[in-house]
Amino acid sequence: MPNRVFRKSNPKSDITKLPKLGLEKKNFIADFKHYYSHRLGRDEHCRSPHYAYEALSLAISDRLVERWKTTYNTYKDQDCKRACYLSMEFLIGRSLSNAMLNLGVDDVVNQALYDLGLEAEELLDSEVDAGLGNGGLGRLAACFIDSCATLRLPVTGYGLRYEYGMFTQQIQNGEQVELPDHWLRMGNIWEIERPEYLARVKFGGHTQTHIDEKGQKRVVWLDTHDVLAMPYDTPVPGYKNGTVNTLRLWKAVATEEFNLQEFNAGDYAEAVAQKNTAENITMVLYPNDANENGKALRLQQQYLLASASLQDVLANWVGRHGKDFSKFAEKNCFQLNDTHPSIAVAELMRLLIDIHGLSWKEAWQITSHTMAYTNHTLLPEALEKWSVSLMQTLLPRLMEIIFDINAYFLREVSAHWPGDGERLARMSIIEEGYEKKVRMAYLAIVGSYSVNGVAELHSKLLQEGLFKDFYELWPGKFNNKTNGVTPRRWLAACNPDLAKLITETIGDAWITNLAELEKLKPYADDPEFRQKWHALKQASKQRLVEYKKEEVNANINVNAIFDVQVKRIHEYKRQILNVLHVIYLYDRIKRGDTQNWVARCVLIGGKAAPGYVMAKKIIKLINNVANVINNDPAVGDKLSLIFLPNYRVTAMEKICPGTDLSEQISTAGKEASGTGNMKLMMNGALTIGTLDGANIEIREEVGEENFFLFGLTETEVEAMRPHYDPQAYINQDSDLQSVMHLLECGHFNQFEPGIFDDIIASIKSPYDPWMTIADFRSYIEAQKRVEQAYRDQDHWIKMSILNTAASGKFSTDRTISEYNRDIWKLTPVDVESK
Ligand code: B1H
Repeated sequence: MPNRVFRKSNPKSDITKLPKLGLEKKNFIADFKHYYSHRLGRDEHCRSPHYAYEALSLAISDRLVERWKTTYNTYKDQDCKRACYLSMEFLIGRSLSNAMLNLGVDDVVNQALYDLGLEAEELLDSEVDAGLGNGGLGRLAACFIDSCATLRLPVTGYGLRYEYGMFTQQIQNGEQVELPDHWLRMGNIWEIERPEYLARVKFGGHTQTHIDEKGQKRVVWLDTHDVLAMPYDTPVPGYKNGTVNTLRLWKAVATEEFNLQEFNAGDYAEAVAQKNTAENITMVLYPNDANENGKALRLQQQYLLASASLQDVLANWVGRHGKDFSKFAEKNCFQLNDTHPSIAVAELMRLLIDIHGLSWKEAWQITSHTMAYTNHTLLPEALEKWSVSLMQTLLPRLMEIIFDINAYFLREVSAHWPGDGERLARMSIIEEGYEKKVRMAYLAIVGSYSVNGVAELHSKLLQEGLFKDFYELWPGKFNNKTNGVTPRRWLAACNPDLAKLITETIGDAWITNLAELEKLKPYADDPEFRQKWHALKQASKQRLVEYKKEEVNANINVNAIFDVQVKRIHEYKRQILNVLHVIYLYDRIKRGDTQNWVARCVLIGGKAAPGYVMAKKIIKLINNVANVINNDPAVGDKLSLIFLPNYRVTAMEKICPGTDLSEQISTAGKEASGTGNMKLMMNGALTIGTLDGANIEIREEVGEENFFLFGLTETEVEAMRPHYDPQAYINQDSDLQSVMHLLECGHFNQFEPGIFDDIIASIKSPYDPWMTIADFRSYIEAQKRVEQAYRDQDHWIKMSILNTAASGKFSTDRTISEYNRDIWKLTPVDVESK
């Protein structure tokens, strides 16, 4: 291919010097009409708001694309150091309103829509979520790239373009039913296909060793089944700064020469059908949050991401510097979002040695100075281990390299601890046993110059527990980076009325410097401000009720405490504990113990991994309890329990403004960080929680008097574990006895005998890893303190204001600044002033 399509000598071919697109109302109206009518071929008879959404998005996208090119060229000209964020998940949600906000055209566009006679909300609501992630880990990646662009950092996101994202959850007869999420069905205007950057990824085959002309040992990987990776780029705009970074997602496509043999044998149709095998690789997101997947197809996904992304970066490098890699590590780094892309460690070695001819030592020097690894969980069931035999079949060359890395690494361990065979076995990247396995976390640690956890406690537990040996060997590698969320999406965009009140009060600097929210503190004592804050919260609660009206037929009182637990359904997150409290309240109502009652509306939402039987039963339990309570006339509007179906990014945007109480009730030591806790705090919710993950830091920031703490600490949990006796708690606690009785007598499953037996047995077991019963009493008492606080509305509002005011730490702008200061060391690049 020629380097350039246009002849340089022809000045007319300079398409980079186009006049800038206007940002005024008239420009948007004109472009909207053009796209709606000419490109999309719609007129006033069109009944779907989707095309109005598309027309507006195309107009916005044009403006992003022109800034995108400037950003790209500025980075290129400055030859600056770059970082790549490698992640199997980017949970983006919707793009239009975020793009409008970050471009700084939200007001103008809303006026344009009004003039055009369009309903902005209806139009925005027709955008489907890009649900390319499971939960916190994927959403964190999306918040990170927003902050990188806002901080003017040259960071590219690399991920996979799944044809089917996170499944749609329906509830039928109280049970979760999964429907495929074909999010691309109506097209995706935000992406641009880039066939010119196609990459080729090898699978299978075998290796052959030979000695090259210089007498060096060389390995070739032969007879492979290749797959092509097609990049699709999505613009990532910074907040009003002219920077537009790139999210590059790979789609697997078949090579042109697929199955030539069958093809030539006349089996044309069969051969074409075989295309599917290749294209299946990026067909679907694995819907397991914090759980191992273990399937060959998942390993293929991981390798496709790692290989295509690294080839992309290396091709760019070679294009500029030729085969001189001496400065590669100075100019590039790769942040691994958990172990999922950690095969990249071995793949970078392969590309540098086999393809670019570097020695093992040179390649290792580069690799181990460019890779950085973030751990997101301590749960053993989520720690990835790939069987050696699967790797040998699917990625034979990579398996050889991993063995080499391990041999090199174990020599270092032996030198450090001579004769300590046990430690050698403990630390080996290869786990011995009936089936040999590759410990991906160890590969990531050995191959990286930085290893971080995602909250203070989590990082401490990694160093003291899971990665103790490695911490002893390389203490300087380990660090903490407490998570955050982007305040653009999670306050400015999702809660525009509150954002406006904040801006009127303290100015708008908080949008890019969230610590500014601290200036709200004195206003907590201002009755007029409190009254405004309260009015907005009530309006948000009303909107939340409207949003859920079709799905929810409960008697909701907007003066009730809106008590919210939204997150993946998992035993460690203890939705069951929440339900036990609801049953306790119900029992009190039935017993007539309702003096000074504070009405409560408990909202629970979240998806269960399709194969996680217990999580699915928890959903059924929530729905059955809800059904009994919400239909009992004795309960009335004192208490309601609602399961919010199909929890996703867009749902959270509507939920967090209307939340009073945020439930963060995991067993201490099990939730690495949590990020929903931050979104809810930012929007003025008070937290009831254990000393777990980022809850600890939330409490530190807001002060213990503005946080409802309960439960055992991590140390107490572990100390109690060997002699945990749930029955002893039950024997001592008559409230708990009543709750257990209602569960055990089938009160919530009258026509479905026995369906909750497993749940009951699990919480009554002395081996219950989540020790739910141990925290019951402490939780009930904390909930009583919640009620007491809520009775004094004025005081509650004060605490609500103080929560928002203290949420400054939990901006991903702060998190990313720390990643950059300690790990990436990139220089911010000014694009706008170019
Ligand atoms: C988190 C995961 C995760 N930790 C495996 N681990 C997955 C593991 O598809 N898989 O195989 C998917 C996801 N996700 C979460 O990360 C933690 O549980 C949260 O506490 C944390 O806030 C979040 C972001 O760091």
